[in-house]
Amino acid sequence: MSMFCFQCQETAKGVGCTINGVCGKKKDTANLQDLLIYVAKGISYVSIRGKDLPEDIEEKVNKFLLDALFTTITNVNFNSEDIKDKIEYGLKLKRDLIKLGGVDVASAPEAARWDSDRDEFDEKAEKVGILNIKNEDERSLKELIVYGIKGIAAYAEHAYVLGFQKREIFEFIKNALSKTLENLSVEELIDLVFETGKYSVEVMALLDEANTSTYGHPEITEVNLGVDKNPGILISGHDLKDLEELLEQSKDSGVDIYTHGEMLPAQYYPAFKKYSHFKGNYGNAWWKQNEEFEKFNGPILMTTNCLVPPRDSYKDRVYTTGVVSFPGCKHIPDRENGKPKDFSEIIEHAKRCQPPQELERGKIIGGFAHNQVFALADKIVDAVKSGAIKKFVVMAGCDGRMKSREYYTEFAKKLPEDTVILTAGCAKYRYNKLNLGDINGIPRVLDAGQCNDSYSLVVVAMKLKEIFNLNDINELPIIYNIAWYEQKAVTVLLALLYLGVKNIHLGPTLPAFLSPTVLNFLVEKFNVSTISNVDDDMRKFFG
Ligand code: SF4
Ligand code: SF3
Repeated sequence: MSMFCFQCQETAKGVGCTINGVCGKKKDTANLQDLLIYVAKGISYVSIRGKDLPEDIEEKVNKFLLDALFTTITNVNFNSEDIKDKIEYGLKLKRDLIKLGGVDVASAPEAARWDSDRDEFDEKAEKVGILNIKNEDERSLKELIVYGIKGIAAYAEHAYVLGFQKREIFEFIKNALSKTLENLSVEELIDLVFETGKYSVEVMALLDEANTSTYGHPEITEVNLGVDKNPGILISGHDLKDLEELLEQSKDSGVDIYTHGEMLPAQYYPAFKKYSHFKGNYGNAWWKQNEEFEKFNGPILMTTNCLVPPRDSYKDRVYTTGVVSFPGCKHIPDRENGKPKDFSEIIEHAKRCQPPQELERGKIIGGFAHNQVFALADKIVDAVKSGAIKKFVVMAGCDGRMKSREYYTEFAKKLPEDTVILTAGCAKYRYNKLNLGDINGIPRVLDAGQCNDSYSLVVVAMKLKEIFNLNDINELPIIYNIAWYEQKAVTVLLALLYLGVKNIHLGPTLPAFLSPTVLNFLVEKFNVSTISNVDDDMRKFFG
């Protein structure tokens, strides 16, 4: 076996990618990502055992951990050389930590002691994969924790660039990563899974605060799906700070800006509405990008996941930034000394391109994060009390390319007309253009935003529990039918479990990294299950 990765929903045969990734990740890159995680664990181990570190070093460690973890999320970074740079940097940082902290690593786990030159990385990378953990339950729980932490790191990074951070979140990341190097009992690991859930909630709350205090509260917005006559730049991924700087730098250039995939919810923030060249959303979820990027004609900026290996026909128009990297694609460097990123090259590139080819026309509506939903609370409560709304169905999460995901479109179409879908994340593209109508003026699809805005759905659920004077969140008329794909969805799932949400349906398949024992635990404690077919599930949910 030359690699082993089972972190996402599309893993080969529902078991694990062993030759190359279904996502397009090559085996060398996959192994180097394992090595980067190994280095992150070693750094965590060392950093919590040494003397207190100077603030600037602490900051470097925190930043490195966010970067390393985010880099290994599915569809973020396909560039072996870039990952080697990060490993090299991490090893240097570890050396400094050992010295500065006075840490004795003689009897430490190998990940804390390991040091090497770049030309040995490939060889080492083949030896540090997760199959080294022989016990499948230990492997399953440790990976569940690490994947949750990857999502936490991604959300913490988005908050960090907006100037928001929490010491406890960094402490947790380091402690938890370090613990994965120890021999822990199943009970101890389960406790750590719940702690991961706790910090998943914390980080989503932090990011919510960062986003809303920087850009305002999302509000009801009609988003244009058509195109204009100017050349455009398509921006995708989750990073709102990148969007802000791109909008500002391109405002008088004659180039229009369109969102793609998970950037769609940026349209709901008041701060971006002042830009008249911010035209609308182009296309659908990430996995359709081969076809849609081709037709866009202009350059594309990938700020985070999900990047699909680009076709040669448009590869020269794909720019990466932040943690995203793909061999041969131009990379826009990070901010330095508090200055914005420099997007002049991509703006100049756009000026030489044809305007985007129209994919569709019309509008969709979104912007139902917690603040906006609270503004509509009376209306919603009345509709529930009068029986006009019988149930809410949380259909948040990720989209993906598997045919089995057509289930979600069918499911949305067949839902009784007195149900409202609550969504967040790119899962919404399976049904957000269906025109499902409204109930007393409340749209039947309420989109809160990106996957991290699943937090908004939790806040709304908590509020409804309070309004209806219930003891338990599970007494609410809410069905959870969540679609997952990558590791941020694991973070969202752990957050929901931590909050005590039961009866979650997870699809289109259950994670391959859940061993039978771990799955059994989740079934017994939380009644987690997967989906079946639409008709059977309709009967199950609605009788
Ligand atoms: Fe396979 Fe998913 Fe890992 Fe890619 S991220 S190698 S598709 S399991
Ligand atoms: Fe989608 Fe990749 Fe997860 Fe943020 S863009 S939800 S899959």
